[in-house]
Amino acid sequence: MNAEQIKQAYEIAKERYAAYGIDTDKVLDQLQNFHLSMHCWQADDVAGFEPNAGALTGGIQVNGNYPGKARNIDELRADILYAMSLIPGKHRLNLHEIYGDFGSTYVDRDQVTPEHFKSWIDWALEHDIKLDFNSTSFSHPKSGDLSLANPDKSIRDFWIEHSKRCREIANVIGEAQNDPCIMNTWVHDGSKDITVNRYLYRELLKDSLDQIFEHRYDWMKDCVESKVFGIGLESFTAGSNDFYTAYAAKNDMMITLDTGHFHPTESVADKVSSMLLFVPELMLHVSRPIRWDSDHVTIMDDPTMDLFSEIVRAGALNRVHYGLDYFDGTLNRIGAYVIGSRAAQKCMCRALLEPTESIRKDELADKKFQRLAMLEEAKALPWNAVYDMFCLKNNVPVGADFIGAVEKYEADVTSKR
Ligand code: RNT
Ligand code: ZN
Repeated sequence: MNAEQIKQAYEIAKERYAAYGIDTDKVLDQLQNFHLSMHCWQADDVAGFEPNAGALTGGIQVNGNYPGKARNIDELRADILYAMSLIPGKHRLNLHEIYGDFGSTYVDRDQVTPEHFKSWIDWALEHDIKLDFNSTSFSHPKSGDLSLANPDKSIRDFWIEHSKRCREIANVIGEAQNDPCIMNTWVHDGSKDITVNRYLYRELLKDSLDQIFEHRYDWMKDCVESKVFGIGLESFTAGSNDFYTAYAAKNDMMITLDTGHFHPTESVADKVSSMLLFVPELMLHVSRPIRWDSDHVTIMDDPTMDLFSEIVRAGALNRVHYGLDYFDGTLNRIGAYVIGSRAAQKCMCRALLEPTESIRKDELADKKFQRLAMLEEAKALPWNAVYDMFCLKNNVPVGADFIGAVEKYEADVTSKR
């Protein structure tokens, strides 16, 4: 499609939406202000830059050996920038502690300092990218099955120290970028088989978290992420959904909803309105679970659509931070970034274009047929013309044109690694 056709299609869409009271120009502005937090770890299969990096542990797994993954900090940065150049709008980058600029020196997790993230801060400022952050409890000799909930005080203290340092780093990042850095705490702590110590582990986890979050910072915001189970930790997860929901509500903290961390038939979308009544904000890890937390590339599927619709319907657009969290090593990794990011944007685009007000009126008037009919009709309204226009306005490839751009980068760059 050429620019003229995209504009024509947009004008027609604009009229159709106007008939339902929706202003598509306003939706374009809202999309412009919709910032994803792109996870840095799709680029290199969650390896990071610790010089002695070993296997990925902590109940998570990457499959696939597609050639060309980023092998060092420069390659990862180049890949992220290229992916960003194919995604309309301005997006954040979500770092994990193991992606520090450690050079060839091994810095243990309880020794990490803001200094190790200085080059990231400079790079991000140079490219006008805001950063978010995560502590890393996996892939380390002290990870084991239990970190913050470990009955061994010395192990617990090690991870408490790590987490405190990560919060300090996040605060330094936030201050440098003049915008709070969102720091996520996820630990894998659990048990493969039946345990008789659930209470003890959760009591220890709570105590460790209380120590970690003792100090309040101005330039970072904390969020806590639950999980249903990890691989090799199937029988028990210390940081379950109930545990963290209660913890966050009690401490007025943010909750991270990873869409892969719930029972397959549980609706993550339905959690939004419940949780936002008790916690200030939400962080998302938008993923795609296939039977388990398989971290497939995000697509425009019903669960993601429902989740974004619920956020918009709750009027909570600005109370949510939109992180992505998937890692698939079986396909072009840059392409994976672009597909997942654009899918999230398309879901948001459609959610923003819903004629919610009139459907609400129907619902309140007990017009059940009309409500369902409009929800069905809304699916087929020309939302894609609005998204295409958004791409055009942002000077990024429209529609499938990004496929060729990803292929070109593969031919020129990643295939030569
Ligand atoms: C793991 C959690 C966690 C990680 C990242 C790498 O199940 O989803 O968020 O995926 O921190
Ligand atoms: Zn996650």
